[in-house]
Amino acid sequence: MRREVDRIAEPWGSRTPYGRHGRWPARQDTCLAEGVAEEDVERWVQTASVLHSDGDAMDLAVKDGALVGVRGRVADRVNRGRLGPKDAFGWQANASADRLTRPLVREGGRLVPSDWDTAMGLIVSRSRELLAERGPGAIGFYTSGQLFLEEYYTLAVLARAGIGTSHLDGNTRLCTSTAAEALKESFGCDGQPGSYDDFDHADTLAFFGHNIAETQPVQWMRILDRLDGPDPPRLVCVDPRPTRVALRADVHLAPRAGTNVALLNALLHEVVRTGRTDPAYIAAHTVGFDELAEAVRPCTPRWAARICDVPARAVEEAAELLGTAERLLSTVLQGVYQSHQATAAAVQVNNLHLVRGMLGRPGAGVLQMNGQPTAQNTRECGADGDLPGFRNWENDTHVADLAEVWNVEPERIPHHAPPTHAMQMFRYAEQGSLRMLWISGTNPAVSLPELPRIRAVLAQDRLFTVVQDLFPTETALLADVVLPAAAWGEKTGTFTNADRTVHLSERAVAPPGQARPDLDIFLDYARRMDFRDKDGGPLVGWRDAESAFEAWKRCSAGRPCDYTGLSYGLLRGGSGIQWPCNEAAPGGTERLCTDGAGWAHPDVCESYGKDLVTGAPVSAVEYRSLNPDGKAVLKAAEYLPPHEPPDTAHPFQLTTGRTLYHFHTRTKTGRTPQLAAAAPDVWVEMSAADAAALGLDEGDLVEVSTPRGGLRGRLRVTGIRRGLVFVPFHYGYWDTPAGSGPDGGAVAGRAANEATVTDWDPASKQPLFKTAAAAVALVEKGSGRPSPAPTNTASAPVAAGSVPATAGGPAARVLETVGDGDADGDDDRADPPGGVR
Ligand SMILES: Nc1nc2c(c(=O)[nH]1)N[C@H]1C(S)=C(S)[C@@H](COP(=O)(O)OP(=O)(O)OC[C@H]3O[C@@H](n4cnc5c(=O)[nH]c(N)nc54)[C@H](O)[C@@H]3O)O[C@H]1N2
Ligand SMILES: Nc1nc2c(c(=O)[nH]1)N[C@H]1C(S)=C(S)[C@@H](COP(=O)(O)OP(=O)(O)OC[C@H]3O[C@@H](n4cnc5c(=O)[nH]c(N)nc54)[C@H](O)[C@@H]3O)O[C@H]1N2
Ligand SMILES: [Mo]
Repeated sequence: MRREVDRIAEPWGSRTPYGRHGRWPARQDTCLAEGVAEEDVERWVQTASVLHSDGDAMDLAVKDGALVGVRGRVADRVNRGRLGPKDAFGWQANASADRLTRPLVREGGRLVPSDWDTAMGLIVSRSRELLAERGPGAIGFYTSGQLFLEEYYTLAVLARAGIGTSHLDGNTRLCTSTAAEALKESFGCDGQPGSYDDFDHADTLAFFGHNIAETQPVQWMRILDRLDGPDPPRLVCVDPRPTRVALRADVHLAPRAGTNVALLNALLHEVVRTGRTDPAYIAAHTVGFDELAEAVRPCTPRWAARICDVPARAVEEAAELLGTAERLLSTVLQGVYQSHQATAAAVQVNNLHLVRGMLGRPGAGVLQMNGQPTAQNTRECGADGDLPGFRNWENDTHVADLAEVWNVEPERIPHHAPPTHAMQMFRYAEQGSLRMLWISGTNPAVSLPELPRIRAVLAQDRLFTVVQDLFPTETALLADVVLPAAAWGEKTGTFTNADRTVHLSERAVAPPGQARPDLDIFLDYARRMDFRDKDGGPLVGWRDAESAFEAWKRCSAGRPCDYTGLSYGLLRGGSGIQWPCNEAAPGGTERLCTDGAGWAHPDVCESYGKDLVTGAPVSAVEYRSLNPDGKAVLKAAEYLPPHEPPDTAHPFQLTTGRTLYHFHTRTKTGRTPQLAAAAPDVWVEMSAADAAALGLDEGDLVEVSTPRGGLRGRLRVTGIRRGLVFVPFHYGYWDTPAGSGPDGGAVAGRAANEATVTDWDPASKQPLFKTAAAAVALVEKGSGRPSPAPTNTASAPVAAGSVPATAGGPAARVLETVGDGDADGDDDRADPPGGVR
């Protein structure tokens, strides 16, 4: 069956229902540029999506040396051929006229076009000067969750063993440092326990602060297909907004923002009280149950109901579903990770699974989700606050082992203190101890909290800032040197999604102008800096993506994220493969934690853990006595109220997040016509009751302000919980008339982060983007002009029909092909005839 669908109006497309334990049927989605037919395509080049962490596998269509479309890869385990709206249209941004094509350097206060020799020469001479005058602590690197594995690994080696700085972190700090920390706290080590195939087997799905319908739309298609099939799963949703997930949930809890720990403690209380624990599993695989049971004893549903402002009865109903599930799959994302008590709450979800023995079996698992497409690689390669291969920086044996892989003395690798987290790096830059900051693949002038402060830090004369990006972003405009990077589709490398599936992404077209792959830029820097190992050989001995991958394989050998069984050859054609993949598991590994926690033993664990409430580290000695046999750790946490409660001046809670059609600071989706049109400008969501109390209507221009700053947007009246205001964080200033942001004075603030607070979770150091106190005031009545928010998402207006429905029209057509191959829909179209495979 073939059907053309408006992928903006129908983001999740046609249903292919299937039953529990069945195989998710294939559906191939194809989107080609206007006027291009399938037979015109010269080559199909294999890749996966870089606009979320789902890892949707796809082929890029190439004609006359240009990208002309995409199609989903049917053979892939992740998406079975499907594409979400960003997957279908986002590739067009690569060809934008305003791509960076030449290095830029600051001269007389202005960025002027330059060449690679000049730009790299400046960076190298400043690096040398700072090393000589101030030492390695003056240099920092702030990278991404959107580069490739090979690039992170190279960066980690050159920063940690070349420069010898501990100031290397990713924007994954803002994204999934809590996922990593929660896994370390419970299981001793990072590494996703669950698998997407668990969606096929679960009888109960629970979503904690995860708007999966919009942020991983292809897995939501899978869930919708199960909901339409025999023996559908029961859904629990914890989210203060009326997401599509909430609308389909059997129990929807819409708690006050920042109260996740209270709610989870009450759910645990109920599971323990009703005797729905698994004592045999607890005894065999965990430590700490008595302390946990004691800690949640006073946390009754009625207690939580007062704190969270949800009905006690609804908490009991949710606990009933979670407690009676035979196969429970939970997902956790930013409603937990960026909210108050992030790690403490994420760990309670792990606890729920541990006390119920819901781990490591088909359908029974936890997905402590990732957000960015390659965040997993930032973490495993040590381009964030960890050592490569999930090694423990506090364990001298692990450091020595890494030193051997790199052929350097262990003292070369800084490990006297924890690797510096991103928020701390910006603090050091503010204070002046950090003098050079190299930013790659991230746009902190829009994405970090409290933007007036961040702009001031980046604009300092004494800070030498390098920005490596595809576009002249808000951050690039503040840099001293701007390096033009090749984009996905213009370079080769691998990356790993949220369920440990590794995909190969091949170069399909040439980068524009002088733009170069990030890997080439890092290799060039390492060469010019002449970094050496202890025998005088080059520290970075590889020269291209595949040889970098081979080097990484050696670093990953014997570690939880073991890649030794993978190769570019193996990843070409067919499906992505889940790590660990090695001699013992040549086809990859579906689930971790199949026999309790595998990497929690004191000798092998990545971390000894922290106190969840204060962040105080647990010592190696304490950990050894608490957990001598390396079981999973049940760690309790008491609820504490959010740091910035509403008051009379700032009576609302402000939360921020995403919409289906945009990715982050819109550098790509804002340059994609179909996506830009679906959500063209910032808006502010508020409940009908609050709007009525303030005399506000749909479309009114309002100002949201906090003690840090403010922004303006048009009001959308939705079913969001009372007292909460939501603003999407996608809208910065690159496409405003002034182009330079509120400091330029020409436009009022529109970035959500003008208003957010500089504060972070004590354990994961992830900044808080989901809780702040704010005031809302009318600027100008809308006089019938609706808010630019989409209508078919969590932003749907309460008064349906009052606003034109979101649709994309003919330009947004995607072809869906279902089941005209063999009976199970498993046709072989993923293997493109004559294409690069
Ligand atoms: N369309 C789209 N998809 C994306 C991205 C994108 O930019 N656009 N980005 C990718 C990335 S990097 C990430 S990290 C993920 C993020 O994916 P998600 O975490 O799903 O997205 P968010 O919108 O940040 O937050 C999810 C939900 O948290 C809820 N929430 C807010 N405060 C609280 C709270 O205190 N408690 C609870 N329980 N819920 C709360 C919000 O109402 C919101 O619906 O998405 C990835 N996918
Ligand atoms: N208020 C608020 N703030 C938030 C969040 C929130 O929910 N609310 N979410 C946070 C989260 S989870 C995240 S992940 C961050 C995201 O924040 P950012 O990382 O700042 O957002 P992006 O727009 O994805 O920026 C990525 C940059 O890398 C560039 N880029 C893309 N591909 C490549 C490449 O291959 N090479 C190079 N060199 N550059 C490339 C893009 O053009 C873009 O400028 O925002 C965080 N900030
Ligand atoms: Mo993220």
